[in-house]
Parts: sequence; structure tokens; C-alpha cells
Amino acid sequence: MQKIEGYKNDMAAYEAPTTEALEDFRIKYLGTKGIVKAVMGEMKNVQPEKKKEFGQILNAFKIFAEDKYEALKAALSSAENKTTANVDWSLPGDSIPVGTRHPLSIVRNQIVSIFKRLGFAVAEGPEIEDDWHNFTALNLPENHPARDMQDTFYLNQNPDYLLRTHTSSVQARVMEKQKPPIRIVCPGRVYRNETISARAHCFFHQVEGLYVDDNVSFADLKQTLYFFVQEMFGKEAKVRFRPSYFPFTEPSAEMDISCTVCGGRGCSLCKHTGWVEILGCGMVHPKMLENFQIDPDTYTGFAFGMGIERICQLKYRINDLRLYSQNDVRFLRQFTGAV
Ligand code: 2NL
Repeated sequence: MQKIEGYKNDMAAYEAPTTEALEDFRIKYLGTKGIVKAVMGEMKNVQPEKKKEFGQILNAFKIFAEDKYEALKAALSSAENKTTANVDWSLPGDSIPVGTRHPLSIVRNQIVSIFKRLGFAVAEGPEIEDDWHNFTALNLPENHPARDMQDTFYLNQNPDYLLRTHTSSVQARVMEKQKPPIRIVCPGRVYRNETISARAHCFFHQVEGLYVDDNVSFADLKQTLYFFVQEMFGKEAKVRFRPSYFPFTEPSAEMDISCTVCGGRGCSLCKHTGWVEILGCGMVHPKMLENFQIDPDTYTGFAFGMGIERICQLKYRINDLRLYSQNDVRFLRQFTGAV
């Protein structure tokens, strides 16, 4: 038994530097006159009642030696593969195909650069958010439908954390740290628990904007968004505002633009109305300003939110949301020249 332990320790510590050393190892331990055979030969000296127990030990020893041999062989061949001695450096290299910018990135960059020219800064924040920044601070009451487990991905381990449902949470983080004037756009990925189809996905991309200062009016909101539309869709694009509701703005509106396909004459894209919706907006709710110790008697603000997929759909006629995340290069390569 002591001898077996000694052999095992020797084997465990051994490393074969060459194929010759590996062959020596095999002959020494596993050869016909090797140590394993010799130790097996000791069986005849073992008392009959101990034969079963000793047999198992011998068998394990044999397997140990065989495994060690295979491990040494594998280590040697991987070391050989790494040597550069046999490499022909004159062979041509493998080409690495250059990718193309994703259509959502192209459109996000366009949106952000238009607002940058108006003096908006870019702010970013975490995709895993807490309840306060995603809901409570934004004036979304406890029983608001958006908070439903059905609509929001909560973290199982701690349901105070969730995947953000809009990038308003980033704006909340900025208002926490910074006093007016605040003029920011927040691009990023957001998550909603939807069944995936051509028109819905479990994540999408947003750009939200926020402008808080003294004397910010609804007229500023309209002029800013009108400028954005003309830069994005061309000077001939018209806009209209319809009253709407969002918990974080009062008053709230949705903005339509004249149809990008028919120019307003009526077609299937605009369902023969001549108009397509592109974003939601409004004046920041005074309660929200108070949540961040911003005095609503001194300061006012406007905010807006748009889906990048929607803008992309209108610009490039992409009618199936799933195309954005399938990584099909036949789709992606169509945007090579669009940057
Ligand atoms: C939409 C509508 C909207 C906002 C987002 C906002 C953010 C803060 C304060 C006030 Cl911090 N409002 N965001 C306001 C109105 C509409 O999004 O349809 N988004 C895709």
C-alpha cells in the first residue's frame, strides 16, 4: 500500500517535456514489464479474505496510471500546437468582414445629434432600475397598470428591482443630482413584458428628452419638436399635436407628422388619415418637480419620449420589429450606405 501511494505521488508530480519522455513514462508504468503489472503480481501474496479489497485498490491504481498517461499526452499535443516553428508567415491572412452600423444606432445617432445642436446634453443610466427611479419618483401611482407584473420584468430575487420600462428613470437620476437649467436627452434600451410579434417585442429603444428652466413654455416644446421633425424628415414635413395623457406630464400631447409615404394624401401606412403618430410629450407635472426639490413656482419644463423603432420604421419602411434583433446580415447589410 505504501509503495502504491509512493508511485501515485511520483506520477502526479511528473510532467513529460517531450514525446520521448512520454513514451518512457508509458513503458515504466504501463509496459509489459512495468510497475502496474509488477504490483498486480503481488496479488498472489495477499490473504484470500483481503483479495477483494486489494483488487479494487489495484484496479484504481491502474486507472490512475492510464489517466495520467492520457493527460500527459493531451498536454503535450496542445503544447505542440502552440509552437510557431511550423507556421508559414507568408500565407495570406484570414479576412475579417467589416460590419455595418445597426439601423437603430444610425437613427439614434441622428436623433441625438439634432438635439445636441439645440444644446441638449446626453445622459445615460442603468437598465436594471429600482422602483423609485422607474415609477414612484415619476408620479406613477402604486396601482398604475404599468406597474403590473404582466407588463414589467421584476427581478425574482428582489422585486424592488426591475428592468426599466422607459428612460425617464435616467432623467429622474439627473434631476436628483443637478438643479435647473436641465436640458438632456436620454437614449437607451427599455423592457416590457410583451408577447413577441411583428408589432411588439420584449425590449425596444427610446430617446426621452427633458428641459427644465425658468420660463419654459408649451410654445418652446412645440418649436423644439417641430425643428426636430424638419431636420429628421425634411422641410416639407408638417406636425400636429393632439391632447393626450401621461402620468408625468400635464398637459400632455401626442405629436403626429404628415405621412412620410403619401405626404398627407392618404395611404395604407397612415390608414388614410394623412397623419402618423411619432411621439408623446407634455409639460413636466409639478408634483414631479417637487419630488426633486425643484420649486414648480419658479421652474417649468417640458418632456418628450419617442420609440427609435417607430422613427426607423417611418424613415426606412421597416414593418416587422423582429428584424431588428435577429442579426440577419441580409437585413443589416442594407444599411451600409445609410451612415
Ligand atoms: C412615449 C411617451 C413620454 C415623457 C415621456 C417624461 C420624463 C420626465 C418627466 C416628464 Cl423625467 N416626462 N417623459 C413625457 C411624455 C411622454 O413618452 O410615447 N414614449 C415612447
